Amino acid sequence: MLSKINTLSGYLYEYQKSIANPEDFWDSVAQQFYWRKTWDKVVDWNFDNLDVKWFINGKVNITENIFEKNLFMLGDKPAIIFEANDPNEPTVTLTYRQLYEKVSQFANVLLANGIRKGDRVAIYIPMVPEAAIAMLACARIGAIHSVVFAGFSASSLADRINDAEAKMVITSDGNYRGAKSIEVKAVVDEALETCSSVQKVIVLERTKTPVTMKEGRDIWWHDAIKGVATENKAEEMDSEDMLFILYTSGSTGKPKGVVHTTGGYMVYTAYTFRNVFQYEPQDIFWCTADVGWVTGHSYIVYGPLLNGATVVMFEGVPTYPDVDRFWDVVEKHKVTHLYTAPTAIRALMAYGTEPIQKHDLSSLKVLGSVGEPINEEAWQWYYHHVGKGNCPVVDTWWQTETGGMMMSPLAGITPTKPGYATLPLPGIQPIIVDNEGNELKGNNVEGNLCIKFPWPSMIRTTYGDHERCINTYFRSFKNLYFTGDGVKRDADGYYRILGRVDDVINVSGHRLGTAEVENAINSHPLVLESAVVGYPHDIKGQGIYAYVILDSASQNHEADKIKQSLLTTVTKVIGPIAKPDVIQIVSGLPKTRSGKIMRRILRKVAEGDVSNLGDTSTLLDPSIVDEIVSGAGLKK
Ligand code: 7RM
Repeated sequence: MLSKINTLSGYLYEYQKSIANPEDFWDSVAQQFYWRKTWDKVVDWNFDNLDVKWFINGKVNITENIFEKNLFMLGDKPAIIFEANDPNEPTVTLTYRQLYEKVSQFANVLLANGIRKGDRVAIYIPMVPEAAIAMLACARIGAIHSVVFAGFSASSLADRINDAEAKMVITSDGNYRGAKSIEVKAVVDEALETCSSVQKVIVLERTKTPVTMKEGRDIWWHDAIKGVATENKAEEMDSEDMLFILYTSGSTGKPKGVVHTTGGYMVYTAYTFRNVFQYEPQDIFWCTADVGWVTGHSYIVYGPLLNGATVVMFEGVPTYPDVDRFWDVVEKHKVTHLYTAPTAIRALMAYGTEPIQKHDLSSLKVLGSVGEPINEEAWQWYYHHVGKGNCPVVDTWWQTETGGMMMSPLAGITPTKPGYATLPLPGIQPIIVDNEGNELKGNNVEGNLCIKFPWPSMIRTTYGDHERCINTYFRSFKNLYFTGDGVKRDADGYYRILGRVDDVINVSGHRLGTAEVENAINSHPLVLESAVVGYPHDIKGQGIYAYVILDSASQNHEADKIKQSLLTTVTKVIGPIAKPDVIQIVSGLPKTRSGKIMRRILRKVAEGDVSNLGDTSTLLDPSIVDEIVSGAGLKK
């Protein structure tokens, strides 16, 4: 297990050290891993053309740092405790040795099916241990995994497969989620009609739902592993070789493939896991995220397993078979660390404290929050009712692009404040700038959150389009990484994330681009144009509000039927998570003379607050505002 910070003064000291001399600092953290060959230089960087390298010329395999490094000590320790959707299905526990054997065996399966170092493998699979096994098997042989959240539609999956030119897809027959079961393989089949790069599909049997297997392309997981050796010699990777691609939404266009590389990601996720959560060897860590998101990558799979931790992996949903399921799982597996999203806390809060009182939650030591701003009420409920006032809440701010947690209290060490991610982690140098890029120094300031120095797990590129990566993150403000988030630094120097300042919305902790949702809506044959904004939503954090202009042919249809059919279209193009909560049919949009939509007005209407719409004189047709306001059932 990595060394860790134990006191507040220890944190302050380590932070100072990491800023004063980043190279020495990260050198000493990285020394604690097993490298086939150590690095020649700790870091080289240039934000202008985005060229960042960590642990240069170091040779390493991340899975050797999970398995070989730990096996002697941890062989019989549980690595993954699998809690199925159905609480009556027996728990499956994989020890480090068992996981090692399964990963090695599946690595051999990948090799036998033509996958080599550098090839891309798409993983579209529910929350079962095989998701982690597939990811780690890729890492073992140097293949680049691209996990796609199994809730995305066939067309979203196809886009991701095509962008990465994946050679293989790893999937399952179906997926249990609460009372539903979803036909996953059928989605893959549909996607693959438009993907020519895929040569093989490996299918895990999970729900036994009937599937069609394409001769020569599709293989059952259980057939593929038959008689295959459970040992595999790890591929030697360069520190900067790609580890994975993970697609994420931005303010424009299609989702981007965020690229993370091996050495830096390994060092940073392991370091932050150990320090933020203050994980100790006997602890049971449960992160409720899906492996399809970065939180699942970094804090179900890589960060914890690199520390020899025991993780709970949960297939189901918080409210099945009943609303006390989370608390049932905590009690059953004696979970010490619960890491979840504010949206889940708010959803469970709605059922009161009775479901909690039915369970013994005394195993809990640390509570974590991630994915969106946590409102004070949810924070207090989490702290007092779930943690009984004994468990520090770590509000961890980070992004797909950052690879690991960037700002967070260290559990039990940093004094917390509800709604605040508190202070940057060692090695992280935040800076707040105004819209012109001027630094806002001192405390009591609010502005755009940027980072001015590289950290080991930062984004290296967006797959296949380096320019796009530079333009998205490094062109807004010179020599700074721009996060897209607004932030406030209060009188104590504590940071509070205020939410996105770009056209990205965060629905139940899921990131979506407004343009992405608009494109989906616009693909409907009756739609002329649309504009999508986020608005505050009690449970989801943000809801999706769509303003839609229909074409003239639509007059023969009923509005309700059209709205239904728009929802179906969005589900087909992106997935159910992108379905608008409100659709308002309008005859026009508030556009300026230069054709730009004044989203400020649309946001105000969606919020239901039109008392102060500001200056609308630059609008081409100011009367459209009145129509939209009254159409929303509001009065100015
Ligand atoms: C880990 C993750 C990133 C965006 C980010 C923020 C928001 C995440 C917090 C948060 C306030 C937090 N990756 N966000 N964590 N906002 N407090 N603790 O969520 O790429 O999917 O989303 O999520 O806006 O930019 S992500």
